[in-house]
Parts: sequence; C-alpha cells; structure tokens
Amino acid sequence: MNLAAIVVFTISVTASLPAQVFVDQVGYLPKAQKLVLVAGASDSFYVHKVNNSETVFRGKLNLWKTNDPSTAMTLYLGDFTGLETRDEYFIRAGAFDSYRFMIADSVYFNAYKKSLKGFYFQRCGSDLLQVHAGEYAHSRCHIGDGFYHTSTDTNGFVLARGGWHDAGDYGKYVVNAGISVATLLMAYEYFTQQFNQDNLNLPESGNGVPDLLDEARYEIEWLLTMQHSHGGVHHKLTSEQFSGFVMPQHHTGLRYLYEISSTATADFAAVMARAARVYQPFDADFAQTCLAAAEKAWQFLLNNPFIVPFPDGFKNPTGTATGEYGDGDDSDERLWAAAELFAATGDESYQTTFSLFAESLGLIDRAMSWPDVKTMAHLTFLLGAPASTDQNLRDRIYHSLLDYCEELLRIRGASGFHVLIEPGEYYWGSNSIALNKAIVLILGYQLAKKPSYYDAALDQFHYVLGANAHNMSFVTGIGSNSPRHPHHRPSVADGVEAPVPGLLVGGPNQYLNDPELRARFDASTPPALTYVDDVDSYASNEIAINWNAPLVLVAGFFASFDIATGVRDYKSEIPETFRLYQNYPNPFPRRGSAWADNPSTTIAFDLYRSGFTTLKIYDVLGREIATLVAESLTAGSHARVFESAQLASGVYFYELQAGGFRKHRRMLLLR
Ligand code: 9MR
Ligand code: 9MR
Ligand code: ZN
Repeated sequence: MNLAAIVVFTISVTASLPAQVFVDQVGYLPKAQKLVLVAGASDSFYVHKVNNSETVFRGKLNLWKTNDPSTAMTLYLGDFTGLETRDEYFIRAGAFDSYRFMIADSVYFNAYKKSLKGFYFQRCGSDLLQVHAGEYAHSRCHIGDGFYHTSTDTNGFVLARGGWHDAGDYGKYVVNAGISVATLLMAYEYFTQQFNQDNLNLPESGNGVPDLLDEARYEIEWLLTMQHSHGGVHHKLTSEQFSGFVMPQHHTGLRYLYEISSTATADFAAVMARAARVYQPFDADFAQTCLAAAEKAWQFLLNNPFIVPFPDGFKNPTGTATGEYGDGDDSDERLWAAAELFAATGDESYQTTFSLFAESLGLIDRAMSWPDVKTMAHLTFLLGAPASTDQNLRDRIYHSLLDYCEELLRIRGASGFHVLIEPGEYYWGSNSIALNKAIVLILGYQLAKKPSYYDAALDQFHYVLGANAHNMSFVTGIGSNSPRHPHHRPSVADGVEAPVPGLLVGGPNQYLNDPELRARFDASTPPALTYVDDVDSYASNEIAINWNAPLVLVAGFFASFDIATGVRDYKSEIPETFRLYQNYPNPFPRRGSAWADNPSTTIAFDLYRSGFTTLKIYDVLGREIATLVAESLTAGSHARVFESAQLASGVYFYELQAGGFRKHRRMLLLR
C-alpha cells in the first residue's frame, strides 16, 4: 500500500464514524462481563443513568488496539462488569456519548422473540394476519408453486407451497433451508428449557408445541414436498429471474422446481433425521414421515456415490438467474446426513460412512456455514450419539471442539471489537460467521464449563447488536441505530416506513460483491468497514434465513433466565442432561391395589438432549435385575413401567445413564 492510499483511507474512516463510544445497544446481563470500546484517546468513561443523567460508574480506559487490522481504528477499552444494577444507561467518554442500553436479567428476551418472529415474516404461501403480523400483514403469495423446470427430467406441477422466502428475494432453496432448520432444531435439542415458549404470537401459539418447533415445521413441511419419488431432492424452487421490489403476493408468474442435487438431498436427509428425533414426543406420525423421507434420501445418495449433478454440483441453467447455492463438494453434506441418521436410528452402517468421511474431512476446526456443514455433523455425533458410538472417535471430536474453542479465544484477543471474524474473512454474510462461531463456543462452554467461552460467545452477540465499527445494531428493529434500508423486498414494498423487524443483515463484505459496495469502497478500505445501509447493497445489507437462525439460537441462549427467582448467575449454572423422578407409586404396589399380584411402578424422566440412554434396575447387591431402556431417545419426557412379578420384597435401585452422566434412586417393593 502506498502512502497516498493510507492518507485517503484514514480520512474516510474518520469521516464515516461520527460516534465513538461502542456498546451493545440492547444491553448486558447483570452478572456478565461488560466492556465498552472507545475510538480516540480518553482517560476515563462514565456510565450515566438515562432518566436523570446521574453518574453511577466511572472507569479507566486502557489502550487496547493500535491500528486494529480489521478496522484500522485505535481502540481503548473500559470494563464496567461491576455495575450490576438493573436500569437504563449510556456511557460518556470525552465528548462522545454511546447509544443507550439496559442492564437487566431479561435484557435479550425481546431480541430473541423478534428474531424468531423474523422467520414468521418470511412465510410463503399463507396469509400473514394482522393479529400476528401487525402492519406487516399481507395476503398469501406464490400459491402456484411450482412447475418442474424444463431442465429437469420431470414434467408438470407439484404442490410445493409454503416454507420461507430465503432472504430479500422470494426464492426457496433447499440447501439453505437445511442449515437454517437444523440450527433452530439444534437450539431446541440442546437447550430445551430455553426454547420451549408457546406464547410468542405465532398462528400456532398455544397448541402445546413450542413455537420454535412450529416455526421450523412450517419449513420442514415444504421441504418434504421437494423430494422426488426416487428419493433425490430438488435443489430449489424459484422464478427464472428475481422479481422486482414488489410484495410477494404481487410476484406472479411461474415458479419452478430445478434439478436434483446431492447437496440438497444430503442436507434434506440430515434435517429430516433430526426432525424425526425432535418431533417424536409431539407428533409420532410426523416423526415417522420425516425418518422415512430421510432414509429414502439416503438411498438416493447411496445409488449416486458421486456429486449430483456431476461434476460440480448445481448450476443455474441458461435463462435462470436466481440464487445458486452452488457447492462442488458434497462430502461434508454426506457426512452430516450419516451423523443425523446414525443418531436417529443407531444403525451401524451410518457410523461406518460417518467415520470414513470424517477421516478425510478432519474434525472440528471451523464453524458451520451453508456450503460447509462438517461441524454440524461432528456436533451431532458428539452430542446425540447412540450406544454403538465409536467412543474413540467421539473423544477425538470432543477434543477438536475444545481445541477450536481455544483458537477462537486467540482470535478474539487479536480483534479490536472482540469479533471472531479475521481480516480476510469478511465474506458475504459475515455477521453469521461470528454467530456460528458463537454457537460452537456455547456448546464448548456447555461441555467444558470454561467461562471464557461463554464470554467470547456473548461478545459475538454484542458485536451484532452494536459493538462494532459502524456503531450499529445489525438486526432490524432492535437497538437505537439499526438498518433502515435492508435489501428485503417486503420492507421496501409494504409502504411501512420501518423495515420488517427481527432480521439480521449480512454485514461487512470486503469482497465488494455488489455495485453499490464497489461504488463506495475499494481494496484499501479496512475489511470490517465495507458495509452500507443501502437497499441496493445486496451483498452487505440483505437478510437471509441462514443468518437469522444462529441469531435465534444465540439470542435465545442468552435470553434465558431463571423466571422463578429473576436471578441469573450463569457462572454457577451446571446444565443438566436429564432429570430422574422418584418412581410412582413408592413403595409399590400401593396397599390394597388390585395389582398386588403383579406389582408395578412407573419411572419417569426428562431428557434435555437426545441420545443413547439406559435405564436399569439393580438389587441391593448391585446385581442387574432388568433393563427398561437401552436405546437412543429423543429429548423430552419419558416414562417406563417396571413390573416385578418375580421379585421378593426389598430395596431396589434404578439407574439412568445419558449424555455421559448417571444417577440412581432407591425404590421399595413391599408385597
Ligand atoms: O435481490 C437479489 C438478491 O436476493 C441476491 O442475493 C442478489 C445476488 O444474487 O441479487 C439480487 O438481485 C439483483 C441482481 O442480482 C442484479 N440486478 C439487481 C437485482 C436487485 O438488486
Ligand atoms: O449467502 C450466499 C453467499 O454465501 C453467496 O456468496 C452469495 C452469492 O452466491 O449468495 C448468498 O445467498 C443469496 C442467495 O444466492 C439468493 N438469496 C439471497 C441470499 C443471500 O444474499
Ligand atoms: Zn411467497
């Protein structure tokens, strides 16, 4: 870089950054770490209450980064972790004030709720009613979905309505649907307690099924329609060209199902296998449908061992210009399908395939993204593995996860804004890169209980909510300064001034993949500054379901708090993998019961994660009497009846093992 270039960019940086005190515009959990970043020298910072401007906290600012590689900024760091009082504040440093923010236990609940609702606003093929959608209500769209495109070997029409619009456009793409649904289901599977609300004002709220699962099912039902009778799955359903900036119900004209691809088919298999596990306690028939669809897709993959279409995967045919989600390597998708099918069925053949692909692809060394689902596969094998799991491979995956978390801590330390996006990594959708890494850290934290993983994951959430060089929350409708002009057709066409809320924009894109970015920036622009809140910048300011899904998981994870006490002390939280209840009745049988000749008692337990589970009965000498469970079970409530016709009176034990933990309880048989 020559001197002139340096001078020019220094000027443009200062000119485009009027505000200099960077905070999370939503706020902070009372007990969590709280950092403020300031650009420009100042000795101290002052935290003020919003209502009366009273100063409640004063802290020192320390030089943190000189010429930060991603932003070219010099940043000072202050720490106000000690301020735990629930209230609304802003921070003053020198001549600058930050945006306002809250300190509260439930501070992220609204962001969680809105980001999940963001999926509802993407629904295709059904009316969005005013009672659920408010001013964003509109009538149903794309009810003619869809016809087989001439580039396929099929003719005619198949009913494939529903699902979500992918992004700012109205297309529906299976590959991207796959990772998005899986991320939402993962949130529920691993953090069942945090994601079980049934009152978030969706059309299905109150139906006894968590809203998150209702929303995900809306997409899954559509995905099922994309499967060909031979098991392969059509890559996408779109018009030939992108529509204009009209409401979806005004986007008429034919839409088509395109060719089968093996990346779409494998992602489909993975999601359906996962859905089979997750929906089992709510709707066993639906779970069965999903599993059958997954197995059929798998069969297609076995019959087509090379990538479909060969040799480079899906490409738009001539005359079509909608999104491609092209990916020339389907081995990570096959790995993922194998992992999910193994977790769902325990069938050894899936494990064999999984290990084979794992050997060539390696273990956890990056986060997941739409073209690269390796880490999704490994997380499933690690956390949802059934009995027959290769423990050695499982241990290696576990260690690779923790090693990678350590690497993420190093990356955090090198970044001015503590963000896990390295210079060079500000790709299209960079905000989702930070959030997917946050997910990896959250799971690392759950397993290893290292608070620095928790803190670093939370930093990523702070980054998208305002602690970034743009001093912007990247989620529409959240925070004081958020995108007003996302590349999102309904937000432009609906006549409502504010964009549809709860949607995460892609964020800085140093590769300048649209004319708007190229008009404003060039190769000398620091990578993290390549963002503009302009409707034409689809490569930095579009929204997309695969970016919102990790937002939902991260927001929901941090939003959870103990409703009973209103207090949340995350550092002392030991996540349980299950809860084992006292058998009932106990002692058993109940006196005077008609069943005294065939004494039975019920043992109930809740699993907070799916996985291989055993429930066994022992006598006082530790001899095994009976096995009530030895299988892979889905997260949720379970119960087994123990019949003890042959046994003598006395004390017995029952022991539950799941997710690497075991617990036993006593019971008393009195004949
Ligand atoms: O609106 C489209 C957006 O959803 C895509 O991500 C993007 C890249 O494929 O393309 C957008 O459509 C633009 C097209 O590519 C070029 N002409 C202008 C279109 C609208 O801005
Ligand atoms: O998110 C996708 C990004 O990784 C790709 O680089 C880009 C160009 O192929 O496409 C993005 O996905 C867009 C899709 O093709 C069409 N709908 C909008 C998506 C988000 O911009
Ligand atoms: Zn639609």
